Amino acid sequence: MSWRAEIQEEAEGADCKSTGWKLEQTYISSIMGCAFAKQIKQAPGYEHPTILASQTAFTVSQVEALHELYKKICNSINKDGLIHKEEFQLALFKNSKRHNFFADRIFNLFDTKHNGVIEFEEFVKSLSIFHPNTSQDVKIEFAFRLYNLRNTGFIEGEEVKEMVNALLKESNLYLSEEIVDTIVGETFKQADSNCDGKIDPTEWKEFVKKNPSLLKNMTIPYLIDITMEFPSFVMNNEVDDESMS
Ligand SMILES: [Ca+2]
Ligand SMILES: [Ca+2]
Ligand SMILES: [Ca+2]
Repeated sequence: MSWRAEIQEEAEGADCKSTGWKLEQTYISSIMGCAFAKQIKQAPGYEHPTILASQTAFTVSQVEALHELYKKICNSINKDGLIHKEEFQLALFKNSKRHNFFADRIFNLFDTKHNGVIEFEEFVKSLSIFHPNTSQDVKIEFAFRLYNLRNTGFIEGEEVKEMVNALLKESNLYLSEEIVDTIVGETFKQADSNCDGKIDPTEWKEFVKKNPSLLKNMTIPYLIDITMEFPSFVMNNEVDDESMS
């Protein structure tokens, strides 16, 4: 009798109690398997690299590299597996308390589920917009949302003014209100083709096509070359808040 047949015979001859025990063991190990899978699944908003690669401009190994970067950012202050605003600021400026108008805007746009934190899925999908291979239309649409500060569906004069002022402040430049108004007025003269005092998505698209430099910041060239080395190249995890206080 082969060893296989022997085992089979033994199994068939086993009483109900032992079969029950075996079933229970299978049940327990499958539950444990689920629990373990959950552990591997990590933080909420974690999506498998294969799925994210199919939905974005990144390859599977690039998504894996982004996950390394994500883990560094999300565990830099409160180690909860999610990126909070101060962690985002720390990653961008090497300082968790420094923020600026555009970083705040970008954070809010990355947080597509509007729960105050950036999950891994949001992180990868949002960064993908900045990928060189992502279509101009996707970038134009993102830029529209970036400038549509009050979420009215239109870019309005006040919003353009607020952005120009923020840009000047960031660059430590001073321009009189008169000049700022002129800049805003010129922008509208070009962009607001139906002259209703606001820029709608179609007008925005036309305007950007005539002024492609507006999309310059919508592409991060080195996203195309992400490798496992990439995270350490862009990240600096040192908390240097003391230097600010
Ligand atoms: Ca965190
Ligand atoms: Ca979120
Ligand atoms: Ca208009």
